[in-house]
Amino acid sequence: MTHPIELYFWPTPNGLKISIALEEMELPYVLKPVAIGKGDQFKPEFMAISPNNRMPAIVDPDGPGGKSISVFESGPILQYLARKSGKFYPSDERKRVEIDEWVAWQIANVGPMFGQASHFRNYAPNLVDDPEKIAYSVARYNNEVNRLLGVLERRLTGRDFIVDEYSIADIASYPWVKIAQVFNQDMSNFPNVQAWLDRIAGRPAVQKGAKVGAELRKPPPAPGSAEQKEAAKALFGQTAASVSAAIKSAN
Ligand SMILES: N[C@@H](CCC(=O)N[C@@H](CS)C(=O)NCC(=O)O)C(=O)O
Repeated sequence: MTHPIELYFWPTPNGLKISIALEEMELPYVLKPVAIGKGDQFKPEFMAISPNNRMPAIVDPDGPGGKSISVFESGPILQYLARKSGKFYPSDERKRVEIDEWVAWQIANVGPMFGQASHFRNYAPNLVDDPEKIAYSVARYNNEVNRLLGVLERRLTGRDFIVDEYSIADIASYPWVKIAQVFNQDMSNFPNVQAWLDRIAGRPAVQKGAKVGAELRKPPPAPGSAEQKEAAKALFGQTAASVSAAIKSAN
């Protein structure tokens, strides 16, 4: 009997990469919500599988040798699931190296830069008294989003997908690139990227995976509300000491 994969998840672009992959690969899974605005990422059972206090993470009860395995970091999770299912990650070494490059490009560039752009656009205005103080940061990360769209635009010239055929490289980038307009990007400057987004959005498994956890998603809490303060405390200004304290109090 196969056991479902446990997906530790919150519906952000990093979480949605994995729900989309699991739907695409037709691997059974159960959702384990990690409410990151409430501090679930510091709970001992989660920290045991994800020591960086970030979701997504998975536990596969039917791992190698029939024993349970946990994986954190979305890149290695995608690579593990693709090897397990034998889908979207060809075994040809040259193709696999290219896919690895573009998965790493996503997790080292698109995720962090789009993530910072989102922070300075959506959250920083509620955290600092003077909006002028964040103008430089907003511009810096919006420029990075723009530069990265340019990288993808060039890569997709003459290609339908990042590495020729649809692969985990596309799944990794899709949920972030899809929201690029939010960061003042004019997608008409990136026609290859827009066509690629439309191509991927047409896939039934992507539509299903992108809706996972929609019931958990709420509009951002009102500035100054108790909920917003709780989320800001859990998510922002993290230091080694504050994370140690959060882990202790979640114990
Ligand atoms: N490099 C990680 C990034 C994951 C990440 O940043 N997750 C965020 C949500 S999108 C998180 O769990 N944040 C919790 C926190 O900041 O404490 C990956 O690709 O899996």
